[in-house]
Amino acid sequence: AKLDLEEIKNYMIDLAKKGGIMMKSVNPSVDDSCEKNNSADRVTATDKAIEAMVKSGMAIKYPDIEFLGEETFKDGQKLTDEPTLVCDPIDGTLNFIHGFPNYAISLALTVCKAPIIGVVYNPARGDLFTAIKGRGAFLTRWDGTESALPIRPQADPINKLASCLCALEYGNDRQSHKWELRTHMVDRLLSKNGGMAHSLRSSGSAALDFCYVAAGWLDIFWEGGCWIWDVAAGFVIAQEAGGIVVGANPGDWNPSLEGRSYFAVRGAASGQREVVEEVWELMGDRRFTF
Ligand code: LIP
Repeated sequence: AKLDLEEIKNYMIDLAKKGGIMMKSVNPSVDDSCEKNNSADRVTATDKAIEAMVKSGMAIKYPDIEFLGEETFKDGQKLTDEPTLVCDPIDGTLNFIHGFPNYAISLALTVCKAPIIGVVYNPARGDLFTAIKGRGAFLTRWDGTESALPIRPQADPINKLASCLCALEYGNDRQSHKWELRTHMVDRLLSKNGGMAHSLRSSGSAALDFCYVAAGWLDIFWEGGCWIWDVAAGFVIAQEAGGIVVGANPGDWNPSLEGRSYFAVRGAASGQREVVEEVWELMGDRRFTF
């Protein structure tokens, strides 16, 4: 049967708002969280409860839509071509347990492994980012005002990396080549003999980084190591706001959602591809491998 994307998006927004209420009803501390793969990779009971709520909510209304979620993911589980709801109940769990108000529930609908609906909701600030493929991206704020993204006046050109506000996340892998590549890029993006970018942000939620690129608040977000649930919703939101999403590794103009390396550039009248090439150049021979 044909999917009613508008209706599904509205239902996903309802679920995201319920998730937001669940986040706001608790005030977790670090001690309320448990370690996953290492001490900087954590989960709370709220992550699990929100995912269970979304999963059962989808099963009731859309039993034919498959489900892939961070907290119920099984090793080896793959995205299929079937319509799938991809759920990160709290993207930015570390921010959530430290009280830093930059975390979000991130929900995407994928079809043929591509995101076609994205809903990202940060309850702490009341920002709701949404998009349907081909129908634009929107930001609704805490006071109910809704605007089409990009919300910067026009899509002004992106000139050089030297005038960009950039983001990358540190992630929780602090030892492999991924860490070395990340710290290399911190130096290369910022230093005088590198890109001399305006500055670099690492605010702890890949889903929101994509949305901030969509809104034009960030110029670029370069990242390797994320999982599908961190990025699927933000991916389509950034694209629908006129941004481009490529892979973090040089030459990867058509990244797959499962590729675990992403690089988003905000909507711009010109210069997007030039900035991509400039950042890729800074990587030298280094590459993300997974
Ligand atoms: C987190 C990301 C963050 C990334 C972390 C982690 P979580 O998601 O969004 O940006 O650096 O490695 O994956 O675990 O809070 O859902």
